[in-house]
Amino acid sequence: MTTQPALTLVRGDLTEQHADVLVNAANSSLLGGGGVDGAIHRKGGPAILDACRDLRASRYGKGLPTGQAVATTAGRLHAGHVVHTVGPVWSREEDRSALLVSCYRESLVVAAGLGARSVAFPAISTGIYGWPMDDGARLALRTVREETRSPVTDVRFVLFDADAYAAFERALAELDRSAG
Ligand code: AR6
Repeated sequence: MTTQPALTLVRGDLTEQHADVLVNAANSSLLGGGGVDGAIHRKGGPAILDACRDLRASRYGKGLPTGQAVATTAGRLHAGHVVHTVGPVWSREEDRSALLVSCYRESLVVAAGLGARSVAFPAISTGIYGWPMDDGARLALRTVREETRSPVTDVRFVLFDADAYAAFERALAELDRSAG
C-alpha cells in the first residue's frame, strides 16, 4: 500500500506557519537574501544565520548546490527546523525543471530524516529567480504527489499572493483530474 501526504494550499506568509519544517527558498551562499529568505532570517533571528555560517565553514565550503537541501535550527520561528534549498534561476534556453523537482524531493528527504510530519513550502524559484508560476506550481505539486513513501503526512504550500494561490489551485485540480 502506498500513502500520499495530504496536500494543503494556504494563502499567506510562510514565516507565520506552525510546522515541523519550514522550507526556505535560499541561495547557495546560505547567507540570506530577499523574498522568503529575507523574511525567514528576519523573523527567525540570528541563530539561523549562525547555523548557516557553520555549514559554510564545514560541509558546504563552496555553498549549497542548486537542487540540494540542508537543515538548520528554526530560531524563533514556529517550527522545529528550517530546511534550506536552492532553486534554479529560470532560463528560456535551458530546461532546469529537474533541479526544481530536486528541491522539493530533497527537502522532503531531509525533513523525513529529522522525523518531521508537517512541512510548509513556499513556491520555490517563482520570485526573484523568475520561474513562471503555473509551471512552478505544476512541478511542485506533482513532485510531492509522487512521494508515496515519505513519512511526511502534511505538506502545505504557502502562497504569498492571490495569483500564486490561484495558480496552485489550478495545478492541483489538474493533477486530481489526471489521477482519475
Ligand atoms: N511567504 C510566502 N511566500 C513568499 C514570502 C513569504 N514571506 N515572500 C515571498 N514569497 P523568492 P526564489 C513568495 O524570491 O524565486 C532570495 O534573495 C514569492 O512571491 O523568495 O526562489 C534568495 O536568497 C515567490 O512566489 O525565492 C535567493 O537569492 C516565492 O515566494 C532568491 O531570492 C519565491 O520567491 C531565491 O529566489
